Amino acid sequence: MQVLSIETKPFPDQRPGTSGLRKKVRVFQQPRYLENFVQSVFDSLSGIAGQTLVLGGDGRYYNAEALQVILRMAAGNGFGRVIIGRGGLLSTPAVSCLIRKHRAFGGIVLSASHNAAGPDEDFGIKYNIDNGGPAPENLTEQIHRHSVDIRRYLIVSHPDIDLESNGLFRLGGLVVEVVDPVADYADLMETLFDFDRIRELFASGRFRMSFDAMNAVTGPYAREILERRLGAPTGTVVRAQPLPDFGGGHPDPNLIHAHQLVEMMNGSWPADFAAASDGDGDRNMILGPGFYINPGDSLAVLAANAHRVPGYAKGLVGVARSMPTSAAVDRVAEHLSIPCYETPTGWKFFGNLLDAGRITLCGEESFGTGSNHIREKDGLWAVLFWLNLLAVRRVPAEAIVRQHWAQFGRNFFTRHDYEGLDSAQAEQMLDRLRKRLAKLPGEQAAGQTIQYADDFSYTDPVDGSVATGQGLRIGFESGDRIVYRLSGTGTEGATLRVYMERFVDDTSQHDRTAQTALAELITGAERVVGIEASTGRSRPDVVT
Ligand code: VG1
Ligand code: CO
Repeated sequence: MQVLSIETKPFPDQRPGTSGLRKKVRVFQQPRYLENFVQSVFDSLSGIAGQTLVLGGDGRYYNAEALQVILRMAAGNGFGRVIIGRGGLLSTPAVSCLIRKHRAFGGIVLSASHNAAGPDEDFGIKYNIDNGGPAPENLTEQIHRHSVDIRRYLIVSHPDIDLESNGLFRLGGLVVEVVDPVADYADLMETLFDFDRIRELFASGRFRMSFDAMNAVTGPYAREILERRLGAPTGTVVRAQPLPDFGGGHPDPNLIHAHQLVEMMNGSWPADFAAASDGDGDRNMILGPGFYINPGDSLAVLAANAHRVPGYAKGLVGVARSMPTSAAVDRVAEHLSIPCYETPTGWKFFGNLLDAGRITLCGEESFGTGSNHIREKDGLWAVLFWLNLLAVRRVPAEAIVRQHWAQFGRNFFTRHDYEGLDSAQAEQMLDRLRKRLAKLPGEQAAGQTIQYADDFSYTDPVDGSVATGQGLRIGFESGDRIVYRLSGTGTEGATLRVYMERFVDDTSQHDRTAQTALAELITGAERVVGIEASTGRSRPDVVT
């Protein structure tokens, strides 16, 4: 089959962000836009001839068209085999699992995660390397360099391949293998968790769970694992059907976007346990009746209880969290006498630590938790970890968290997001603060004294690579903290994220809500940069 070399011109805006390239669907639909980016990825890799690529997406609008283009380009660029999920579906953790299991060269995930989907919404594409994890910064920078220089892309001419049933197809020299998107991932989960104990919990008839797949990719995974393999009643998984527009919602598992689940859990007939996942299946939200578990607390609880779960019974070698994530897990690490690493935002920074065997568990405040079982955060994995703990400890999730606070103290935490800001205004606001940072220590803010103020940078302890400009931190003598950073996953204007944290040891204070306990810091955070004066916004759009 003849490989066509098609002439093209560069686009200036193809720099991957926190997690791949995310743009409006309309941007991706421009002629040559997708092709340019995919070719830039392939041109950044060496030795792809005859190699295996894993390919799949979260089922969102434009996935189907993009998958066919990528298959033809994989053939044009000399890959030997593409493993693709049936229906084009693969969750982000499943892609990571398949890359590792089949020793693939890498993988491509089509997703904009929790961003809304549809013709006027978002699309995204992300490359993962042979360890199953997101491309590290040096590779994403190389992809960007190729994208601004690109002159041609390579493709073959071939009709669309039928992805609706398992099977083998030939596309010139390329073998396309359509596989069950769920089986390998579900098998991996069985090796980590005590499925017998969890099955007993569901069989007892005294435990009711609700899992909200938010009409995104986790529906088929949750149905297979929770309802088929673990025997939870049919209907445990709600909104299980992946839809191209996610049913019109934002598949973001938080208190705002998963509000149906939250209302049910705060209503008169709550389930005993509830969870939700995001568009591509890597995030998780965990709820008990009338009780929300902050992701930073969830990570700390999993770390403190890991020895009760078969896959982690030997103990943890170390843990890591992204810088804005609460330091709750740091206290557990100290208690266990294991190292705790603080990385920039985004899963790509955990990869080296996991590969080097320095950490077992890691997580982010943005509803992401994971372990060394793959190289992505993993929504259902976190849910199964919690189910395993509930099955072993036989107390409600709330009791587990409250006991944890009683032992370790509570890290009150909140994140305030201001979305769709004017990019220039938002950047100028943070630039002004950046210039003042050096003078801030010793000054007063939020009714207390500032101890340090800096722009977070990270030196990877494994390969020495440095990431700068990862968020502005203001730390107080009390240990309280405010962090400001701009999102790297949005597609419209800028999103300001303000993270606030206070540690409280006194158990009698643990019943307060985070917004009350952090009120001073919230006001202080506004005063330090003047969010309203700079952006015209008097309150955040999303509070988690
Ligand atoms: C956000 C989160 C970050 C997460 C990233 C990708 O990035 O804050 O913790 O790793 O999304 O997650 P940002 O730059 O917008 O703050 V996902 O589930 O969207 O792939
Ligand atoms: Co996601």
